[in-house]
Amino acid sequence: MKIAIVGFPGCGKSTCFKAITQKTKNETDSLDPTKPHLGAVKILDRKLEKLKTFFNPKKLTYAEIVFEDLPGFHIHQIKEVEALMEVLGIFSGSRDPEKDIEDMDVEFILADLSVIDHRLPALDKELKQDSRREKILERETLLKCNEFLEKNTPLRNLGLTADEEKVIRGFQFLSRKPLFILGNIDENQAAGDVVRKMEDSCKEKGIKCTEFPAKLEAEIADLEESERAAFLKELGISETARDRVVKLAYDALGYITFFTVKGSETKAWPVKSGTTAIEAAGKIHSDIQKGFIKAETINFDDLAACGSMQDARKKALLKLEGKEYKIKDGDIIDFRFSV
Ligand SMILES: Nc1nc2c(ncn2[C@@H]2O[C@H](COP(=O)(O)OP(=O)(O)OP(=O)(O)O)[C@@H](O)[C@H]2O)c(=O)[nH]1
Ligand SMILES: [Mg+2]
Repeated sequence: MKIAIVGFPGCGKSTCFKAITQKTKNETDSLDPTKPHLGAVKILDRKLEKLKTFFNPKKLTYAEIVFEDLPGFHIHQIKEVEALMEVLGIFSGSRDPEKDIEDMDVEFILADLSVIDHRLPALDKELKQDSRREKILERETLLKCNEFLEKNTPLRNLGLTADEEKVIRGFQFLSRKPLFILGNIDENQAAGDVVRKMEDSCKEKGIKCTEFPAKLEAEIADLEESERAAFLKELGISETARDRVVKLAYDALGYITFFTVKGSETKAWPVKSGTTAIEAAGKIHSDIQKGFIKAETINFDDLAACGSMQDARKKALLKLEGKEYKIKDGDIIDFRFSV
């Protein structure tokens, strides 16, 4: 799961990247500021930690999100990401978040329009030789997108059928990517009114957002583990803003978690809400998907309530689910398959 950090030059993208991936100053200082960088973040997970007491695994594997920091303003370099995290430079005097969000959307919209502009003439040529249904649908869908974009509306607000979605997936339109917003505030400057404006504007647009004191959080990342706890206590906070952001990202992307317990490893798997058992099996291994028989499933809450796997079995709380079963957040799944 990869998320690109976007925002106007100097809005604090790299500072957010450092804070969220908890890289130290030494690590980030050695990075070339003109190149994109990747950093993985573990998703802290209370349920996974609790599973440790049930299964006593040697290894506990957390779900991860990879953040990508792009230098300056290079949205054309964004590829293969599932979502965008947009940073607003409130600390540096951006007093009108609504305008910033709309200006950024204009950039996405222009980038998407140019993709369509390139594709349509080539597609028309292809259609002369090959007028299969998909190509026709592709053309119709692109025209629909084009019309929408020309009204200055991001594609994330356009409803498409599953088939339409499929034919345009490859274009990776930026204005259609799930988006959430961080308002980068200066920890020493009251910005309540601007943050409220951001929240109101995001609410209206159906975008999730939060304030984030990037510089302060980046400084926290530089502290030793032991100093960190003392520092947070001094500030009177239990959860760093960084933990909040990671959770926000997870929710904004519509992800849920299922767990597998295999041999010495207990592992958290992030999947989109609505994922079926057969799709989830494919995330683990194509063999498990191909040879899928049943998914033996118990939800974390049921296991936690009854205290042990043995008792859960006695009480018949484990269910054998078929291919089309929709995974629930917190399911612990043992895939039965034959190869
Ligand atoms: N006071 C304050 N300064 C900040 C904050 N966030 C970033 N800065 C400063 O703003 C400057 C730009 O921050 P960067 O994180 O490099 O911004 P960027 O978006 O990555 O910049 P480009 O990649 O060049 O577009 C740096 O000097 C940061 O120290 C903040 O929350 N508070
Ligand atoms: Mg930068």
